[in-house]
Amino acid sequence: MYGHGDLLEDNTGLTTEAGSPSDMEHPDKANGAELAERRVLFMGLPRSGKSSILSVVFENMQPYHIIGILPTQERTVYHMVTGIAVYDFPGIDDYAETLYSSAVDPAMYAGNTTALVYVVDSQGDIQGSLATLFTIMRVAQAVNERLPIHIFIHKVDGLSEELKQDIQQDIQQRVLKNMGYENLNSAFMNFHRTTIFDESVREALSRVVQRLVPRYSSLENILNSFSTKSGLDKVFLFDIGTKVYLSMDSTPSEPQMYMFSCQTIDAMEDLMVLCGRNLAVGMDEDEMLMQKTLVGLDSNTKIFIYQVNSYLALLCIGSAHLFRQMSLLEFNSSKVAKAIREIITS
Ligand SMILES: Nc1nc2c(ncn2[C@@H]2O[C@H](COP(=O)(O)OP(=O)(O)OP(=O)(O)O)[C@@H](O)[C@H]2O)c(=O)[nH]1
Ligand SMILES: [Mg+2]
Repeated sequence: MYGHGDLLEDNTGLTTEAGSPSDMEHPDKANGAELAERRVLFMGLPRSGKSSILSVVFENMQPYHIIGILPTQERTVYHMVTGIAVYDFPGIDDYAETLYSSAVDPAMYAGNTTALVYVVDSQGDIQGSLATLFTIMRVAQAVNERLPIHIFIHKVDGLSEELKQDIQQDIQQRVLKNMGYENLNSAFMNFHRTTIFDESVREALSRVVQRLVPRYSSLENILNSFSTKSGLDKVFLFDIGTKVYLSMDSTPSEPQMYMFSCQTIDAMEDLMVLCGRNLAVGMDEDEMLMQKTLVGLDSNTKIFIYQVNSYLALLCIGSAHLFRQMSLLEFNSSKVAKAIREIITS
């Protein structure tokens, strides 16, 4: 067990990066030093699936209702907790031929607190998609060489495991080889396989936004300390509304953990609605009013959810025997939740 002081020690001496939501609608300020806005850019060929991914995550749209989605005509922004803006761009076939209008010019947006998500339709024109990607990378890296670039190898539903792996390997090799030829920096490249038909889009987006969360390293330190000292297998800090995690402890996570966590949050929300209470919105930030739930995953493992504020929750996975001492875990969770609230509002 640990005390309040132990945790808060981790948080001292860390600076908060600047950033103001009011800057969000002025991408043309992106090259200016004054703009430290956190943003995720979704780019890719038309019909690659950008808007579908964002509708599933931010609007809770059911994947089967997405079929008739219209092409995006102009840049659309979704706002996440902790001031991160996610931009959905209209798909453009050939960026090289487009005289970059301010609406789509990657250079305009590629600031220090930006991540680029490039969506590749794994069942579409991969070659054409990668050609466009290289153009975008050249332009964006000329502005920010350390820009994190996340390739979503999308629409992998309906493909065999073997084919998915082959496609990913092929794309990865082509991208890295070409970056080598062009002398582009490949140190910040990430590849994710996604489909709107499971939790992979949320998990991939979680990995994208983690590094953009203000003071992410202190959040991770807190969760590491909490997990170790409480003997937990895994701890996530979830944005309840989107089920995107903003941080997690650094122990390796098993593939199923995230999926079970999402299902548990869904089940918890359903239960809250049944009980006439709402988990996600309108909660008083007084700790006493925070919701707590313990759910058995199987006979050996349990998931404990502890609400941090009206939009964030700690999700702890551990062996069933740990949860016999609930008062201890609740006490530790309350201290961690308080530390997180202080970090996020400071
Ligand atoms: N099979 C499959 N189809 C998908 C998936 N995601 C999106 N789609 C389909 O892909 C089509 C295009 O999706 P959009 O989300 O409009 O693509 P976009 O990249 O936003 O397109 P633009 O706005 O024109 O640039 C739609 O018919 C979706 O139903 C997926 O994971 N799997
Ligand atoms: Mg779109």
